[in-house]
Amino acid sequence: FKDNEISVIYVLGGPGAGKGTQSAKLVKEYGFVHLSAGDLLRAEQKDASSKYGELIANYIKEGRIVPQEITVALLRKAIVNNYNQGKTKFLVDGFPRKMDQALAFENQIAHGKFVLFFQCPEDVMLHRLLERGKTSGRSDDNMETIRKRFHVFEETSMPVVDYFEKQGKVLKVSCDHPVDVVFGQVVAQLKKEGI
Ligand code: UP5
Ligand code: MG
Repeated sequence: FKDNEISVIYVLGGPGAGKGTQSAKLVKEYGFVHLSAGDLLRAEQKDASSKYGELIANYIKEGRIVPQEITVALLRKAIVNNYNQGKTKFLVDGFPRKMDQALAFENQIAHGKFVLFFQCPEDVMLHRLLERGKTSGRSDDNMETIRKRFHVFEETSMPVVDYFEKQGKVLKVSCDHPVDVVFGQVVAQLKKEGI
């Protein structure tokens, strides 16, 4: 895709920072298409015809990043499907969270315009995820996996945020506030960029 054909905003932040929650609000107010890499992987995992089901399940359970080829292909398919229906504005949530993914996506699919980055203290995220874990059924919402997800986020995903920061593309939002207050910051950041 050329830069004028679609626009992509990456939504990053630690596990439980509120990426999905805020993305859903942006869809309502701005008409973005919301593509959560984690949701796409979980759907692929459940698809009996996929040869990657077991691999994805193992990676998610361990909080590790699924090989980028799989995730980039899922995102590409979702973007192309939406584009063919006339949709051009995308929120890519929870991706890229490793440098190889970032480079593959930027080279093969599109250049992200911005990163909406949710900054959140670990104890707040931990509390949210344990709370959600009571009902989410997610194999990674347990103390052991949450710890691993935090570690991977610091070691592997923060370098991606730093990479885009150097390009002046990171819009920061502090997530430790009620949902509507956080959303107010999101709107203000996007407005500043003319969106
Ligand atoms: N909540 C949200 N906002 C709140 C607020 N302001 N105040 C109070 N509560 C708030 O929110 C989490 C919980 O907090 C919810 O209960 C919500 O109500 C509450 P949510 O919006 O779901 O947060 P989010 O940041 O989306 O958390 P999520 O758990 O989805 O984050 P992860 O980044 O860990 O999960 P994701 O689905 O993106 O990835 C899961 C796994 O998939 C990864 O660990 C990895 O194994 C794999 N993966 C890859 O391999 N490659 C990828 O590219 C992407 C994922
Ligand atoms: Mg999410």
